[in-house]
Amino acid sequence: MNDTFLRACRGEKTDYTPIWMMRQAGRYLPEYQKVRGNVTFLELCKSPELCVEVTLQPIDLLNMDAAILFSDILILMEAMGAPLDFHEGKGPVFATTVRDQASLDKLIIPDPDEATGFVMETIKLLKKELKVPLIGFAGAPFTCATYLIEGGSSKVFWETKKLMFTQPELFHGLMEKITEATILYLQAQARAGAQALQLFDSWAGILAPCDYEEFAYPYVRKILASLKQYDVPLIYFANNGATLLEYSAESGADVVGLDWRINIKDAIARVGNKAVQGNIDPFALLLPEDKLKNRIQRLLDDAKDARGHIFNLGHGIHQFTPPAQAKLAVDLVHELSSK
Ligand code: 1CP
Repeated sequence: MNDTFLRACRGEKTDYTPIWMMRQAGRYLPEYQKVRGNVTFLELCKSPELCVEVTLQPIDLLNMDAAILFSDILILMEAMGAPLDFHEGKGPVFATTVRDQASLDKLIIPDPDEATGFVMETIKLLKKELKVPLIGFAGAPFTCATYLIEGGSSKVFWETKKLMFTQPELFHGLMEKITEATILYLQAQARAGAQALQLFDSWAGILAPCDYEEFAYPYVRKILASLKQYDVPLIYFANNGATLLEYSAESGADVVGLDWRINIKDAIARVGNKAVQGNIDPFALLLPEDKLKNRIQRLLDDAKDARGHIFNLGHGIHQFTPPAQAKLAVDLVHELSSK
């Protein structure tokens, strides 16, 4: 087994810098499109054999050093009792919203092995196939809450912030419920065989630091603390989180995810004795080869004092990225970092 990724997470010496890309299984790959052409996104998420197939695609095609379970952060919200659909071009849509006590009371804390058995089955099947470590994941409570409150994706987060500021107790109640469900869900993933766990906080960056500290951070800490017993590296990624780095460093995560809006050297100075993951701009994959090479070399140089560095994009790979460019980046990271 190639354990370079796990070693980097733990701050151990590695022969080269491991790389994987957020959203590495997905629409930019024609091989994914082919599988997806026959099923809806939710059907795909609930078919372990197909999830295994698409999880393996970027490992086989692009030579990534870690696999990430194919699923979605909103699968757990659906299992909590929020009816979910994915509309072409529009993204996730919930049939109802959670904005009052009655709708909060309707949410349940599911048994993960029953309600999301297909996820645990996918993990078990993947473990038989994989020669690189498998990352399990969930959405962080604040990010998940935005989808439940808004009823889908949002740009302004009006309803989320309105609830947070005008009904803080209700807001905290929702966060507590998502937190409890997420703890059980990630613990089940660890038991099923996930070798690292990542919490995606895609929308943490819309919060003022003081509001993050009050409304989001305590729940991140609680989840990460509950996972310590499994002895798997924990990764916390707060997107748009350059203003929140000190929190991320103290969150209980072993690895701090970084988007591209901060220089990795500055970030390393601020997070201290933690491994970091990131942080090339996903669109930099479009650079011509010589420029991409310079960009990667610079990032590797800037990250040399990190306790550990896992090369990654600063956010998910864009759906129109040519796969050949992603492959080029993987090869360059391997080549330049093993010198
Ligand atoms: O049409 C399709 O085929 C669906 C596109 C797609 C895919 C491939 C969605 C819809 N989700 C996914 C998979 C997915 N989602 C993974 C799989 C594994 C991998 O990384 O390879 C992961 C980890 C996620 C996580 C996820 N889903 C996040 C957090 C990470 C991030 O990108 O910020 C979020 C916010 C979602 C919600 C979501 N899922 C899909 C959409 C269109 C959205 C909404 C995004 C938004 O609100 O802007």
